[in-house]
Amino acid sequence: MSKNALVIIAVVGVIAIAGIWLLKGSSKTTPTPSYQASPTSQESASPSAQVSQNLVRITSSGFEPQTITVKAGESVIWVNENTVSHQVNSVVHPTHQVYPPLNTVGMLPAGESKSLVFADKGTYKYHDHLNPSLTGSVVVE
Ligand SMILES: [Cu+2]
Repeated sequence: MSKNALVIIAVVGVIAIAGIWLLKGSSKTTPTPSYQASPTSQESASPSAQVSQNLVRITSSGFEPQTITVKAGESVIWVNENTVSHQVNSVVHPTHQVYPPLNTVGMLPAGESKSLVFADKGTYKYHDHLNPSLTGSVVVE
């Protein structure tokens, strides 16, 4: 009787240990790091994809695209990809009074970026105050 009890305990013990190892093994294999990393990288990729939608690049040749069309409530981000500073200001040079919020974008040193939310429909013209011949406009629909 005591022998049988020992056998039962031993069998139960082996099953329990095997079960624990199986659980440990499965929990180790299921959440592969690559699977966990991909949702977070997708999450960080989607906002940047949204940003790149309304992205105005500033190069030595000016604003690209020169006219960008966005929906009301969206933001436009200006990225200075040039090696010198550019300064985004509202028309009309040099007083910049037509749409003052554009002046909050202002000075962009090389490599810097800044965004502005456009809440209301309209056409907003701006220029590079440091190179006033470089112009652009934001059309908000
Ligand atoms: Cu100006």
